[in-house]
Amino acid sequence: MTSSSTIKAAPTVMGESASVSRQRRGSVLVVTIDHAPVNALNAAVRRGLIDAIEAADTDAAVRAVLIVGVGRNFIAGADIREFGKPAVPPSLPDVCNRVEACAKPVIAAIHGAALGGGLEVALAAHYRIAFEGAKLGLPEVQLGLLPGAGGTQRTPRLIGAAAALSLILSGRHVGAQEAQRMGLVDRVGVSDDVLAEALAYAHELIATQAVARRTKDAAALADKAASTAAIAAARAETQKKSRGLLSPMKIVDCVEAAVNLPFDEGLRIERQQFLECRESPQRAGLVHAFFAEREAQKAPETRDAKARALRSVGVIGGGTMGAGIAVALLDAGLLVTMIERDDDSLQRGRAHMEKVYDGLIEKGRFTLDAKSRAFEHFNGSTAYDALADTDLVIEAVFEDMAVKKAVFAELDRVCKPGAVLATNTSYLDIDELAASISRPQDVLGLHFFSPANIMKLLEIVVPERVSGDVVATAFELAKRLKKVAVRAGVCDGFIGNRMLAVYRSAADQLMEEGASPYQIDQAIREFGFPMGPYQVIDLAGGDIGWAARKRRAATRDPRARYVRIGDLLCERGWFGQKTARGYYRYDDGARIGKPDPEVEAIIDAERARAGITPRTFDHGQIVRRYLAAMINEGANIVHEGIALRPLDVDATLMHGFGFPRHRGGPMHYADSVGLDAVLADIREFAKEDPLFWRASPLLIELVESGKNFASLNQAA
Ligand code: 3H9
Repeated sequence: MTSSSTIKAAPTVMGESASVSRQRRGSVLVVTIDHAPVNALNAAVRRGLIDAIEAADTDAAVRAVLIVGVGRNFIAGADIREFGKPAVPPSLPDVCNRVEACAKPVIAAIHGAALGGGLEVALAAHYRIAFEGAKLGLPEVQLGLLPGAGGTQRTPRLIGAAAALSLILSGRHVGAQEAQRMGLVDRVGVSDDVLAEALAYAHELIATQAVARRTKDAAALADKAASTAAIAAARAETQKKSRGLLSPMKIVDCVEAAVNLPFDEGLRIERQQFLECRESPQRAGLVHAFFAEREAQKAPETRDAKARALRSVGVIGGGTMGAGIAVALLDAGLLVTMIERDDDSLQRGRAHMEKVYDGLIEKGRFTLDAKSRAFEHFNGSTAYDALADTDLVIEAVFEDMAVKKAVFAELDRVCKPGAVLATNTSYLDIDELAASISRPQDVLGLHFFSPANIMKLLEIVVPERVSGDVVATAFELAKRLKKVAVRAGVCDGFIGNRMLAVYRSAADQLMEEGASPYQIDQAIREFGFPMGPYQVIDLAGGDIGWAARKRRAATRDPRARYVRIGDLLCERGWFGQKTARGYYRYDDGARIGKPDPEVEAIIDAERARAGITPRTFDHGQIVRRYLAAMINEGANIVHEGIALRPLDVDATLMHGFGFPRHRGGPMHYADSVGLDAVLADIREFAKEDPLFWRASPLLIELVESGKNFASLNQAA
């Protein structure tokens, strides 16, 4: 049995719903769920399941019921697309209760995903067999929800409070073996033929006169003291880890109800808490995030195109970025050849990679053994000819057009026809680069974010002349690297860095006008970003932005406001953590900075020089300006077609820039506060600085037509 095992559809008989069919196999009623793509529990499936159980209970010839899913999964959970729409009966809790109440043993045969409501259906069944490759879990927390079909009540009764809390609060998936060890399933199936082995299990249960054994009566909560201690520990940890999130604490409350209250009362509490979560903006944000990252993978260029073969990848340049990319590629099982200009540089490149692996080993996320195995697929060379057979090459050399053109000329010379040639540039004109060689159709941008082996975002930058199968290959690579790919058009900074430049300017202006960098950071953290903008600058190194500002100085609009504070710190050599000083002080190697009165004095002096009388801002005002700048630039980026849809902007900011997922990205957030309110803010700010706060034509158009960004996601 492998993870790719599938179950074929059963023939549909009159009277059944199209998505749930019933078939008698001896004395077993096989109930087959067939609702592509992942057997989500929509209204028709829920109805079909109840009808099937009713049928089993009234048919004397049926002695057991077997529930299976068609295709690659058992059931992926509730149908997420139904949230936010009027509820259609029967509810999933009613379905689970009806399954559990069945007088005849009900067996769930789990292959592929049994997630959320899918696992809840399995838990309501009386026996469970899981096959290799199965993924069991209660990931509702990741959607701002809690298991709302009895999951918070049945799981602890079956596997104990501590294990249930860990499963539900993390949302993690467990495989068949682990599920059996935890007591979540009774048996692990070993055969490739899921249906045959599950049927044999059902017949075995009939032969041994197994009863309808109900999870609500299971006894894993018998040790009250242990359960109470688990609740207290989970509550303390959740308070620390899940600040600002609604559903995690409600999960703890529900499991506590399971420990202390009768089953039916616990179910009532769970329902009430579930409905509160379902109606919350956090659920809307997280569900939007789920669909946005999937939709972002669908670029128009790939619709009729097939990815080219992809086994070996060349990386040009062994700096921090090149080394991180090489590690990411090795992790995905690809063969990697790194090119550097001389042996010393090659050694340094390899040393960078070793450092990345050693960091992972130190954190317990990698082993020495795995590291040496990874290097078996690595090869370094100082000659471009080593790339003659390579399927794809990623250039990660110095950000300079002349340097990159020289690299591409070499690639044009040595690479085989059909090799994909990618640049990791952050802002250079890829159309120009592509036009400089004889095969522009093979050239595109693969913009990784540092550290490249960790950060989820990959911007796939699509120049004008690239062919569809090259774009498809880039998306295929992203999939293998387990990255969230977003299609971007060519412009300075693409989607993410272009927005970053603008909202950082907004933060700098706030700072010059009276807010301290520490207050700005705090306000932005309270909004949900893991770090504020000045902490990020200190972590990445202030010198990077400084170099970019110097580069842009010649082309900057002379009328545009320019805040010099960052430059003044850099002139002193205060680049952040690596120099122990930046916006914060990092005394004695501290990783968390302390506010620096000298920085505040520099800011004060700069305000005086610019003739600014400092004002006070509260955190709400800071967030509004920061977000308005971000949203406005996001709208420009969509308007210009650099991002295909607002959701591509959302996916970029969430996966590359720490935008809080439960707020769904800046464009979704803008919809949630109302585009008219955002536009009113921008117009208000424009009274002081009309050049910076120029409302995006798209934002104005949407407000005037009474539409929102979501309408553009649907239309695309
Ligand atoms: C819940 O169950 C609440 C209950 O406790 C209580 C209720 C009262 N619904 O990911 P993929 C779509 S909350 C609707 O690319 P994979 C997905 O959008 C739910 N649609 O495939 C995509 O559509 P498209 C708890 C869904 O093989 C297509 O299926 N469950 C759902 O890489 C393929 O998806 C979860 O959170 C859904 N539930 O991964 C599980 N799930 O083709 C969420 C998927 O139009 N799902 N779609 O782009 C997953 O984790 C993965 O989809 C799964 C398959 C592992 C199942």
